[in-house]
Amino acid sequence: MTNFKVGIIGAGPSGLAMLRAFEAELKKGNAIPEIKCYEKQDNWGGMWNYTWRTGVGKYGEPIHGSMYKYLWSNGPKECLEFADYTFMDHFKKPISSYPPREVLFDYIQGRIKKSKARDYIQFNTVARWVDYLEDKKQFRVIFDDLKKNETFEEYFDYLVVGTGHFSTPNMPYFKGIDNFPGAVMHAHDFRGADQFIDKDILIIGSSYSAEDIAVQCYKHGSNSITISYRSNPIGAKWPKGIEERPLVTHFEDSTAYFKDGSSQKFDAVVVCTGYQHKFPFLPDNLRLKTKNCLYPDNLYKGVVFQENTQLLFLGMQDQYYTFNMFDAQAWFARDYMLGRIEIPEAEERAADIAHWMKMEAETETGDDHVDFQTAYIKDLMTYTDYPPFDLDKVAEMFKLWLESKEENILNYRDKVYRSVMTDTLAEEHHTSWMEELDDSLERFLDEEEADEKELSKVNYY
Ligand code: FAD
Ligand code: NA7
Repeated sequence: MTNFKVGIIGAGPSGLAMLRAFEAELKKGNAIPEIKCYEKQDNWGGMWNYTWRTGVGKYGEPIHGSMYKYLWSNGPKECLEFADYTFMDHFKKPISSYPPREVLFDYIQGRIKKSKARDYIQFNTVARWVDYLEDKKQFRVIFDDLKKNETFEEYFDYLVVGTGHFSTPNMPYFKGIDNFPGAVMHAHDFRGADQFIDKDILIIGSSYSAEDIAVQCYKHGSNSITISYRSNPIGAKWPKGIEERPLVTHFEDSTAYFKDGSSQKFDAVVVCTGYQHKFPFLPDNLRLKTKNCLYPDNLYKGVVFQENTQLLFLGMQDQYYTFNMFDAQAWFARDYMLGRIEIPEAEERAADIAHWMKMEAETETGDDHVDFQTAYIKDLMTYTDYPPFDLDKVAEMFKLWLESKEENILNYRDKVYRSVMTDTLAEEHHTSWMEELDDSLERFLDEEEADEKELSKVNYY
């Protein structure tokens, strides 16, 4: 049955995966439902659509973007590669394993530009509120067209939420921070390390943002970087100039005091304490309530909302896998909406969710997390015709990536990996990551520089 209507909120990689899944169906000559996607920014790409802005945008909406200048992929591109549009399809030549943001944005767009996906998207449009109408068995969604400053409503049989979850800061309070004289910002508002050259920086948190922002500040010339952890240190072999300390207890003017009794003066504080899953457009009974984890509660197969199975969420997990996981979810969502996948009754769904959550609770190491997410994607892919690929090999790459960061946090991005989609070995980038201060697409693809690279330095897995 295809005479129904699907609403998609967000045109980031998850929302775009949903459009792509339906487009793939069209290409096979099959009918698809009426689909419409709404994106609050003026372009697609979600996080990858960089903005220099912080705070609110030109229409007064909270800025979605958390990415910054000089951001390079923090995992090998071979681990996120689309199975139906490879890096070779896009760039026509091998490129290195850790591209900068603009290059990955170009890759995401390459796939979607080949389709009519843009026709389905209404930009500058924010979802404000959702009601489920029991009598109609439909969602009523209220949107604001930001450009026209007009409110309107639409009705959908299925609603797909792909609004991301790395946008609304989790911002704890530390006693005395109110009087800290320098800059205090959450990672969400960090737009590049330039302003911290020669400065002493305090970073709070010990996960991906803390690690990358610390290394960015080091690379771009901060005087010193101190990372303050709550539970566990990152534990990399830090170079002189970066150190880890237990959690800040309080501040007195520009001095931070730590749990181990030490203290130091700082010029700026970057709070890297993660993000909240925030859905201001969803009422309580439709809202996904979770912390950042690999298997959020109340999502059957990580996608279908337990309390209302016409409501689907994409990309709500913590992410080792990204683009190809969103695809696996979108293909599942599509086939479910098309009636090809029958889902069990509530009790059985709850048991399935509980099973996965228990498995996640039993994970301990980074390698365990990788294995868990690999198993999750494998399970999803058994339901659909998303092109199969060797997930065990991708898991191996993730583990080598974790190991390489432990070995050398400054040069892990110089390593190259082999695509499981095309068997192509990545090219070594013409300049080592620590020396490379230009993250533009032009510079990245610069053939002359590439030809001059010293082959003897190739360092691959
Ligand atoms: P998003 O990319 O966040 O997109 C969500 C979209 O929904 C946005 O366009 C937003 O404007 C829109 N939206 C939100 N609310 C509304 C609303 N109410 N109405 C309409 N539209 C709305 N992943 C990697 O694979 N490699 C990396 O190196 C990497 N680095 C990262 C670095 C940072 C700093 C961050 C924050 C994330 C990083 N990620 C990385 C993860 C990244 O989030 C995913 O790659 C991907 O962007 C998630 O896609 P998404 O579509 O689920 O969410
Ligand atoms: P994460 O991965 O969710 O990590 C959040 C970090 O913040 C983690 O180290 C937490 O420590 C720490 N945290 C959370 N609350 C506090 C408080 N109150 N005090 C001190 N420390 C705290 O978020 P990231 O921003 O690093 O990464 C998210 C995405 O952005 C990721 O996909 C990247 O690719 C980019 P804990 O271990 O819980 O004690």
